[in-house]
Amino acid sequence: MAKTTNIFMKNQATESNSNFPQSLDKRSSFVWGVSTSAFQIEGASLEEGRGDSIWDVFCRQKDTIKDHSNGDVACDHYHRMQEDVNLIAALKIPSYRFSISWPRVQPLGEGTWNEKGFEFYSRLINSLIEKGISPHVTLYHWDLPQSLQDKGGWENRETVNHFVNYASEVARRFSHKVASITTHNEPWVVAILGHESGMFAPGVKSTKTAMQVAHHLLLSHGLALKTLRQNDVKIPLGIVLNQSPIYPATDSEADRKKTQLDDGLLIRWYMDPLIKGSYPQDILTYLGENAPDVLPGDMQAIQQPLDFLGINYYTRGIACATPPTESANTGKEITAMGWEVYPQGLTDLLVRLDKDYQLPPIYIMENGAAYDDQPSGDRIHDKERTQYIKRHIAAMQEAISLGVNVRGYFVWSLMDNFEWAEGYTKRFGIIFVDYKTQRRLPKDSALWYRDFITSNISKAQFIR
Ligand code: IFM
Repeated sequence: MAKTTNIFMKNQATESNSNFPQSLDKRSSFVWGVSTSAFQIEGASLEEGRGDSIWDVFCRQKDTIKDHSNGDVACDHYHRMQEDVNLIAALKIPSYRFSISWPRVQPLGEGTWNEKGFEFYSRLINSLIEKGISPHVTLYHWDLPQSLQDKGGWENRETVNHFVNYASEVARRFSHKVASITTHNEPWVVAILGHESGMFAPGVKSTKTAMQVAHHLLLSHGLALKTLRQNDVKIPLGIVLNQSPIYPATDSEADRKKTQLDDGLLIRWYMDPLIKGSYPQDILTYLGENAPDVLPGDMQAIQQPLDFLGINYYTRGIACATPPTESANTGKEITAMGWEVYPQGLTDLLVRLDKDYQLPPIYIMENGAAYDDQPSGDRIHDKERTQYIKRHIAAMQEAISLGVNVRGYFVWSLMDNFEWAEGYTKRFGIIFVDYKTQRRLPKDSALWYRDFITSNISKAQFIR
């Protein structure tokens, strides 16, 4: 206990944040937070009535996960929830973004609700509120109930209706308590990594399926927002997209064309329908027969007013018409994921989105980096991660000073966790997790973030 107290003493080594413009704390309602997701931290995969998700099943397949691990225990957050909330509070982080595991609250994705599952989230939300931390809920962070996958998953239009029903039930129970609800986290990842490359659950490899899935995810988002508003849900509702600005590897015509294509598939395919109500024509043409089936009324349903748009930013993309594309990134500063550290990309992305779209308030819902952290006694000197976060906050601040309406920033992630196909080999947390003992240890980046937040907000201000 004494050690824990010590770790939370003001970090003398923390650099002053006076380099950062101080205007953020004068903006009303700027939100500072940390993010996690259910499958990555909860564990307790077989407990209290939880059903299998597509990730449980994917992990059981051969060679899908680098270290052959799974989410059965993960960070054991299901049993250590109070300790984790206490840690967020001790770090003085005002907002916490987490996701609800659909199969924990509705094991089959349709039909019966699992009260034990809802009780867990109720306890979590109440604990956060008791500690003065704003809960931000994500409905879908990739863990579809397997039972729905057995009926076609997101390729099956019926899943859209099941999602809307699930969203309504969560909102009915919790919307009076939480600060915001996000429908989907990173639909590009679900569609493309889950259904085109097959690197993620459910491991499908078909472009046609992937694009149909992307359409159904967007449709389910729009219909959920519409239904929640009809049900008088008053809190901010939105969606979170993973985005990277794409730069051409060279000035050649071919690389510039590839840039346009990659940009269309990653950014415009999601932004255009959400904000403008249509898919980008150049990408529809490119997809040809692989374009999704769209029914009359779908596009209007997708284009619901957004109370906020979440952006997850980690790195930029380089478009190169002739492979290998990776060569364009070599020699650059990279994280343990092999992703280039490129803070300028965040500024460029935000400014470009602001120029091309009528944006709602923006929240950076994820930003962070994996590094190979090594405990040194009771400390983890993760200087690179601290630098990464500082530089990206500065890049965000630059976009704000250029007029982009950014209202919040969340670090990915609160603690080391199950990094999908990478298993437990990549550590994104600002809190170290010893998976053998489940001991948590705040890294230097956590202490820096605490000190940065406390000196940037004179009084906590939340969107609720
Ligand atoms: O861990 C993931 C998270 O689940 C979604 N966004 C990216 C993170 C790092 O890869």
